[in-house]
Amino acid sequence: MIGDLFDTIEEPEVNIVKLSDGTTILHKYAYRDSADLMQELSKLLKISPFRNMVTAGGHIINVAMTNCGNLGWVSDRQGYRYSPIDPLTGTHWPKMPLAYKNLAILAAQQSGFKDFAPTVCLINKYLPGSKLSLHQDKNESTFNAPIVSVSLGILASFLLGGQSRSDKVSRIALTHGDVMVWGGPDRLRYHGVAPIKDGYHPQTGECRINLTFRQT
Ligand code: MD6
Ligand code: FE
Repeated sequence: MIGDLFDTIEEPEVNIVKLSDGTTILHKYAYRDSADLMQELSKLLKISPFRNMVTAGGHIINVAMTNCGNLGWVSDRQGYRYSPIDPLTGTHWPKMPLAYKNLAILAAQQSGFKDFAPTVCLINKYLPGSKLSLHQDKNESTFNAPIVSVSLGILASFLLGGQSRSDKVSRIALTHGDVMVWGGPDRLRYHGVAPIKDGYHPQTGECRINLTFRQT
């Protein structure tokens, strides 16, 4: 009975849902580690801060980005690619924190991908109004490894399409601590993020942070 008095910090339960052969959503899988993940983020932002990259066409990407790991995803007038050097600082990206790597490997294992060894963690910051158009992730050197995507902060409506652009798109609500994994037959599924609505989360403020782990 006394125990109930102190049972006020509720931790939501992890719920793992297999959406298809290659796609899994791990609701609240990163919830427990989220404060650690955010603390590591503030450290690595001191080395490689968020910035708005441009596309080959000269458009400014409205999602602010940075990376950690051996390689980072970059976009400029030459197009998209992976680079070991942060073009903003001229030096290596910050090391991928162990807490990041372990979380991504465990989430991949839980989703049936046992050999995932992430080399890149792309970090995105979405402000209200930011969106990511439907696309495939195909700049990686191998499609054998899955994509692991960790959502932190305010709500996002994730757009999950199929193998071709014209396939039906479903919307998945992603909240703080949710993890999505897609790989195997679903590795090249179209996906995106609908325009983010206003919101507030105590750990991130008025934004959504997304950590996307890849192997390349
Ligand atoms: C997300 N991000 O933010 C998913 N893909 O939930 C992506 O799918 C993504 O942010 C390729 C390049 C940058 C990205
Ligand atoms: Fe993507």
